Amino acid sequence: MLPIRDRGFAHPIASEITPHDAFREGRRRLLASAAALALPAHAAAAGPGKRTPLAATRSNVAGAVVMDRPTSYADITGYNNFYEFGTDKGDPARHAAALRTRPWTVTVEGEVRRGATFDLDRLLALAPMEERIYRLRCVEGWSMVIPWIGYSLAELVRRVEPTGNARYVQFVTLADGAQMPGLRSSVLDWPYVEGLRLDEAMHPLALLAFGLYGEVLPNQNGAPLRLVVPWKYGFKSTKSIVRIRFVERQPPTSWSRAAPQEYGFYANVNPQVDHPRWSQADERRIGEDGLFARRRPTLMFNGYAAQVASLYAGMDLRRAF
Ligand SMILES: Nc1nc2c(c(=O)[nH]1)N[C@H]1C(S)=C(S)[C@@H](COP(=O)(O)O)O[C@H]1N2
Ligand SMILES: [Mo]
Repeated sequence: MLPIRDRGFAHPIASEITPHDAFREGRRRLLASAAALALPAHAAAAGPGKRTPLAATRSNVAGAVVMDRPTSYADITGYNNFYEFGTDKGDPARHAAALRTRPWTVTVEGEVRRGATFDLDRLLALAPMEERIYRLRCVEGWSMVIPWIGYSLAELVRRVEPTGNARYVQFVTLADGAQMPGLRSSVLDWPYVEGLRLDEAMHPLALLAFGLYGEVLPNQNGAPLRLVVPWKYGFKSTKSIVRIRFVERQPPTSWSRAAPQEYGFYANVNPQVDHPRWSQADERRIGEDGLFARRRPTLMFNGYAAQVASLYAGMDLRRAF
């Protein structure tokens, strides 16, 4: 059996990306963002409604605001991975407008004393909204810099009071075939699931995000709430969460289920451990286009080593990839 069920939908193989493909892709993206700009402002964001402001104050969590120039709104909202809406980078922007993000609830269950089903409004009011500017590094070899709005996942974790048995946290995305055309493909098992160790989930940089660029999250970026774990590859950052489960054993995750030798549970950004089919040593910053654009070196833990390296003290990160 192939490690990935449908290679046509898999993350690309680096050696297959020719300069010509890179040029074509750049041009396609240019055209796509030009098309987005030509639309009225509200049409560029998904969702039946308009772009809605979301107030926040600058975070003072250590490492929460990187100095890199943020990627453009058009790229952040037009070049996405959200396989529930299709595997092409433009599919989420095209198809996620149909996603109904209200009413919306998140059920928190498992090894917690205060499990509950939270309404979105309760989650929005749970803790002060902070703006955080994080790097996001996709395992495919590209990166962005995104001004998120949200609060530390730890705020929610503390309120539900994990029991002594809670060692991991699983995150579950909505799986509604009526709203998500990508579910017709078996590229991944649905619902999309991801997980963190409890201490990772409690790290102040692990963000529950509700917005970006001063506004409510566009649907294609994981509305109405998503996880953002900046020191891990993008695929850990579960979108459109409906369920958070505290468990004793390491939970299955969608990507490692699809291709266990390629995607591990930890998925920490690590330039020294290549994906079996392509290098992780450097990256293309989205927006820095053109054949001669320089690739940037990928940093250990995506540049967040000072904040998170201690979580992995004593672990062999080649084995726990
Ligand atoms: N539910 C769900 N969450 C997901 C994905 C997905 O396909 N489905 N893709 C992941 C991957 S591979 C990346 S790189 C990021 C992309 O986030 P962005 O599109 O908001 O930049 O979302 C992650 N979260
Ligand atoms: Mo990704």
